[in-house]
Amino acid sequence: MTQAEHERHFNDKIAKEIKIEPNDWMPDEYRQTLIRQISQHAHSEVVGMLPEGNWITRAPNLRRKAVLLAKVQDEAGHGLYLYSATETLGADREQTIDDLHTGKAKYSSIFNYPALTWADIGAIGWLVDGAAIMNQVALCRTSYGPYARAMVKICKEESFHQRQGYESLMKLCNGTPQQKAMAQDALNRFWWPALMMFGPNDAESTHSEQSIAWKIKRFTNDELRQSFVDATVPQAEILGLTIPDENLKWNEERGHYDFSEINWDEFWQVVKGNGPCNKERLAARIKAKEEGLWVREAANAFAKKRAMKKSA
Ligand code: FAQ
Repeated sequence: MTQAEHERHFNDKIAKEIKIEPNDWMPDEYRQTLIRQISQHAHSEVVGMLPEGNWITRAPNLRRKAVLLAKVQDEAGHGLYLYSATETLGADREQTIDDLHTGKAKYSSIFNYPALTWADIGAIGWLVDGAAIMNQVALCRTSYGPYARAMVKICKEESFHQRQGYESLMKLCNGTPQQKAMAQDALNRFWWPALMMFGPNDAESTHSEQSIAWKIKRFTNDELRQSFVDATVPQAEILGLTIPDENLKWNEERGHYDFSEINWDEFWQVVKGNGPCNKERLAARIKAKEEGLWVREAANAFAKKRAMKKSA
């Protein structure tokens, strides 16, 4: 097939909602966009284990500890599916991880904020997993087959994560005044960073137009952010918590909540590496890689020995 025929065939599949699979022809920019987005998504899952992992030893009881352990393990699993999805596009996993460690690849801004209290763990489940699901349910219909299929399983788990966070906050909100205040404080600190997870405004989003044309993204950053606000405000009301935005108001005409402008300066500072925990997060990942070297070496040596035995 000529290049033009390949392109026609590819565009035809996208138009007909036929998934693009690893061995199919695809434009190089489509491949690179997917490697960028999926690897950054994988890094986010893995770095996202750090703020919550920090609370496993301090969970208030055995049930909460077991749930948190399971959740953090799920995030590791999500990272693994997603790194595998980048490999189906020809990316080298080691290189992908090195790109994170050298600061070349991004990960979600949200994980550069600290989890200061137990209520933050509830807020991460409710808001961070809630925002992640809003984005990822749409990605279940993304045009690249392995990414779409990974998202189906990931969304099922994220939905459990969201509910456990909400349930944990519900308990605090129905507890003592101090516990309720702790929940309100967590909402105050996590609300705006959660809205930032959806990325820059559509006018500032460099990749959205092309990614929507290729059906990698099915909704724009602003559309998903709006859906998240609309879904989350009634949940805050049930908890009896106040969203920290004095301009938050139902707009009858639009059929959506209006809300204040995000502090974009803060967003870009965090994305550029200057958030409260950026340095700490990267240092933790680099340390984990260095300290795990002997495990990888031992596994490789064992695999080699087994292969030699088999061939003998
Ligand atoms: N943080 O042109 P756009 C989770 C960058 S998973 C940092 O709009 P795009 C689970 C963007 O990369 C959370 N950087 O980009 C969990 C680009 O820079 P580049 C992660 C951001 O790709 C829960 C530049 O800005 N989810 O939470 C951010 O079309 C609890 C211009 O932006 C995903 O990754 C940001 N927030 O749209 C785990 C979902 N936003 O690459 C543990 C998949 C934008 O050119 C505990 N990703 N940037 O250097 C996506 O859907 C998209 O990539 C967006 C951004 C929507 C994030």
